[in-house]
Amino acid sequence: MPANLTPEYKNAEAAFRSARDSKERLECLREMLRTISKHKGTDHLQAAIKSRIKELKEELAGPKKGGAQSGPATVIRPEGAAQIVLIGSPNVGKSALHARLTGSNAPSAPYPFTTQFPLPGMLPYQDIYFQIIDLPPLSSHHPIRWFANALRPADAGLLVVDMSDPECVEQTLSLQGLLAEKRVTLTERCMPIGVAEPDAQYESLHDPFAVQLPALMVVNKADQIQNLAGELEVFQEVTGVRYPVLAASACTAKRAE
Ligand SMILES: Nc1nc2c(ncn2[C@@H]2O[C@H](COP(=O)(O)OP(=O)(O)OP(=O)(O)O)[C@@H](O)[C@H]2O)c(=O)[nH]1
Ligand SMILES: [Mg+2]
Repeated sequence: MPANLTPEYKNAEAAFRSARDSKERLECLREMLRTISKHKGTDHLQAAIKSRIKELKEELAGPKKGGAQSGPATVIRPEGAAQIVLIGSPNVGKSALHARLTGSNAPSAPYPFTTQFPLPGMLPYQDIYFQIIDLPPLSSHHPIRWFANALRPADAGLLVVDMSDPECVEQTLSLQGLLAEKRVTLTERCMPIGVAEPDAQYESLHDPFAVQLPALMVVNKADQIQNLAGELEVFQEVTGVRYPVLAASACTAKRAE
């Protein structure tokens, strides 16, 4: 049965997607629950919203024993023409690229798990600015509860891969699995920014807690790869990854002025 979601519900859901913190997200979820059409076709969605409300209420109530729950923001409010997130396994050079592209002082180091929290920066291009967000790595060794929420306001993703690392195929397959667990899909399909999915598709595929981001793959550390075209062909063959590809080097490239 179609969900027949009302414009009020869709507005509440759009606000949820760009909400910056847990408190704001909780308010949006309550508004989603208030405005959703109540019938059999939305039973599943209503249950999912209620369960998110419960989770967030528990999170906001804080840990059972003492200890304040504050820290750096995990969701960055979008600014500029589009928000673009850097996604990748540990140590692939996300922060080095961020520093090059935006002039940020994102800490970059020759060991994994340097980045702990999202860091915004602005990349100027002609007369517009893109907001680029550096993120912690995605890894099964160090799960991050808020990762999918951090991606929610983004318009697009850059999947950063270090093809000079012999483990890059396994890393990428594992990363895809972790993204799938978090209901995050990186897609080659690119909708113009601000253009919504057609309604029919919106309703049939509807999952407000899923995140779908158009993505480009950035093959970083290109300065360390001898036969880039050959390596890329094998990588694509084995992983099935087919995003548009850009080769880059955060070490040799000049920062965009
Ligand atoms: N040769 C070369 N080294 C690079 C390049 N980009 C980054 N590195 C090095 O790779 C290492 C990891 O870089 P980071 O920027 O910390 O990588 P990261 O993906 O942010 O790492 P995490 O925050 O741990 O996920 C550092 O020693 C960088 O100097 C590049 O394009 N070429
Ligand atoms: Mg980093």
